[in-house]
Amino acid sequence: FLVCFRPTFSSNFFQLPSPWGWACEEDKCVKKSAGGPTSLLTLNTCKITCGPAGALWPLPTMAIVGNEVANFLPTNLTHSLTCGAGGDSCQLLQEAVTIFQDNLHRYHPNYKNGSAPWVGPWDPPTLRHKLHLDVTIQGGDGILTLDTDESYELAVSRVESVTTAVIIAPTFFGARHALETLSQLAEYHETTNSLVLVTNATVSDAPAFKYRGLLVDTSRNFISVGVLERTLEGMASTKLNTLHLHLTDTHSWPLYLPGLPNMAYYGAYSPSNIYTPQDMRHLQHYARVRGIRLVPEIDGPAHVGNGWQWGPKEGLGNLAVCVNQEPWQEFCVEPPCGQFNLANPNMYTVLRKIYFEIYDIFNSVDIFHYGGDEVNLNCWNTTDEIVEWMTANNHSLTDDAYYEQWGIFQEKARLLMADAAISKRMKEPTGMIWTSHLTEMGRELRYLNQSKYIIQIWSTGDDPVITKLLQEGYKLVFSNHDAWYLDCGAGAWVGEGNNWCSPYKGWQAVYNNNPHRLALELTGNEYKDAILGGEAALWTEQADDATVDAKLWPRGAALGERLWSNPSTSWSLAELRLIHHRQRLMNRGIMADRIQPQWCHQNE
Ligand code: CP6
Repeated sequence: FLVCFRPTFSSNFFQLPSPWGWACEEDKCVKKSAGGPTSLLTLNTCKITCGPAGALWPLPTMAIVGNEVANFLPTNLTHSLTCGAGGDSCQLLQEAVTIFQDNLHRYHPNYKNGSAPWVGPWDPPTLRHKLHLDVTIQGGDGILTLDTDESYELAVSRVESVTTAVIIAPTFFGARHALETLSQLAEYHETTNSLVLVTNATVSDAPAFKYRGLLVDTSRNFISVGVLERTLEGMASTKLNTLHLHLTDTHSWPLYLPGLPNMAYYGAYSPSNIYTPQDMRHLQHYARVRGIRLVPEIDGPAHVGNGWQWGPKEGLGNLAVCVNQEPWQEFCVEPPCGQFNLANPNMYTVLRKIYFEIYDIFNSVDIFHYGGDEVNLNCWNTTDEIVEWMTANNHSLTDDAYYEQWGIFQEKARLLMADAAISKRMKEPTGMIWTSHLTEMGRELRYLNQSKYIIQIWSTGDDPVITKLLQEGYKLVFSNHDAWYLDCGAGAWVGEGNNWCSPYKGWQAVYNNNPHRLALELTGNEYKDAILGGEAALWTEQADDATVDAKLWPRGAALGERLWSNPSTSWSLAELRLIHHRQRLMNRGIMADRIQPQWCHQNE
C-alpha cells in the first residue's frame, strides 16, 4: 500500500507545502494548478512522492502515518534507553542513536563533516520543539545471527512541543531498524531551513527474509574502505543486513594477514591496495552498529592465483596450479587462471593458517563463504603433478575421480575452519557455497551436509537444480544472475560485444525478482523456511571506487524492499517512494544513480 502524506495546518504543527506542485488526495498524488486538481500523474518516468510520510522504504509490515508535521531542529534530541539485553547491546544502541542524529543533520543540503548550518529566523516553536526517543530493547546479545529477531514497534506521538518516539524491540537490531524508519518520517524543509517531522505514527514491522545481502568483489578491482563504509550506509538505510565480501580471487589478494604477509605481498595490486586487520575490524563494527553482518569469502579451490605464488621460493612447492596459464580459455572461465594444488599437503597448512588468521581478525565469524564456484577440471587433469598424485593414490583419471577429490578438499577446508572456531571456543561458522558441479548430481549429498552449508544460487531463477536442492533439504540464498547481478551491462569482459551477462538490469527487474515465487513456480510447494533470502552481486571486473555507488544504488534499495517487505505488488507502485529514497541515499553521501529527469520536480 502507499501511505500518502496529507497536510493539515495548525501553528507550528503546520502544512507542508505541496512538494513541487503536487498534493495528495486519497492515496493518489494529484497535480495542483490554479483551478484545483487537474491531472493524475501517469508517466512512469515522471512521478513524485507526496511527502515524507508517504515515502517509507522499505515498506513496513504495518504503518499508519498521521497528517501533522512539526518544524524542529535535529539538535533538539533527547533520549532514554532501556536495555534488558546482554553483550554490548546498550553501547551499540547509544552509538546507533548518535548515527540517527547525524543522519537527521545529513538531510541539510549543506551538511558537512558532522554538522549543518541550521541558522535562520525561526519562530520560537521551531526552536523549542523536541524529539524524545524512548527506546527499549528486550534481549539479544548484540550479535546478528540467522536466528536474530529484527522486528520492532514504533509509536510516534506529540504532547505540546515534544514529539516522543517509543521504540520497543526484542533485540538491538530491531531497535536500530526502528530508528531508520523514524528518520524517514523527517525531511528537510527549504522555506524554514529546518526539518519537518511527522508527529503521529504507528509502525509494526518485521522482515520477510532473514538474509538480505549485497556482494562486493574486492579482488578484480580494489575497493577502498571508504567506499565499503558508504555501501554499509546505503544498506543500513534500506535495512539490508549482510555484506558479503568476495575478498580474494585469481586477480588479487588484498587481505593483509600478519601471520602470512606473503599473501598480500605477492597478491595485492599495490602496498596501498590492502585491507589491514584494523581495517577489517573497523568495518565489522561499522557494519554491526548499522545492523549488518560481514560474510567473508575466500574463494577456492578455483578462483585462486595471485597471492599464492610464493610456495616454491619458501620450499613449500606449488600451492596453486595453472596460475596465469595460457591460453586461459582452456583452464578457467576468466583470466588469469589458478586452482589449488590438491597434490600438495602444504596447501592445506597454508589454508589452515589463513582461516585461523581470518577467524582472529573477525573475532567471530557466524557465516563463512568457501566460494567453490567454477572449477575447471582441465586445469587439474593437465597438470603433471596432480595427475601423478592421482595415479600414485590409485585414483582413476576420470572426471568423477577429480570431482571426488574436489569434494574431499571441501570437507577438509570446512574442518580447518571448524578448527579455527573451536580454538576460540566458538561454534563452527555456517558455511556458504556457490552452486557448481559440486552442488549437482548427488555430489552435494556426499560432500555438503545440509546442516552445515547454505547454498547460494547464481544460475538463472528457473534452474532445476533449485528444485532438487530444496527437496533435499538445503537452505538457499538466491543470487540468480538474470536479476541480481549488478555488474552486468558494461559490455563483455573478454572478446567482443555483449556476453550472457548483459543487459543491464534496471531496478524494476531487481525489485520483481521474488525468491518465494521462483521456488513456488519450480516446485509447486512452499519452501518458505528453506529460502533464507537473497543477495545481489557486484562483481568488479568493470567497477571500482568511482562507479560502485551508482551500480549499487538505487538498485540495492529495490533489493532491500523485496527482501524486507516481499511485496505482492509489482515495482510500479514503489516508484514514487523509490524516487524519494534515492534522495535520502544522496543525503547520506552516496552517489546513487538517477531515475528520472529533474523536469519532473520543477514548479510550474
Ligand atoms: N567471479 C567469481 C565471477 C563470477 C562468479 N564467481 C561471475 C560469473 C558469471 C557472471 C558474473 C560473475 N566473476 N568468483 C560466479 C559465481 Cl555473469
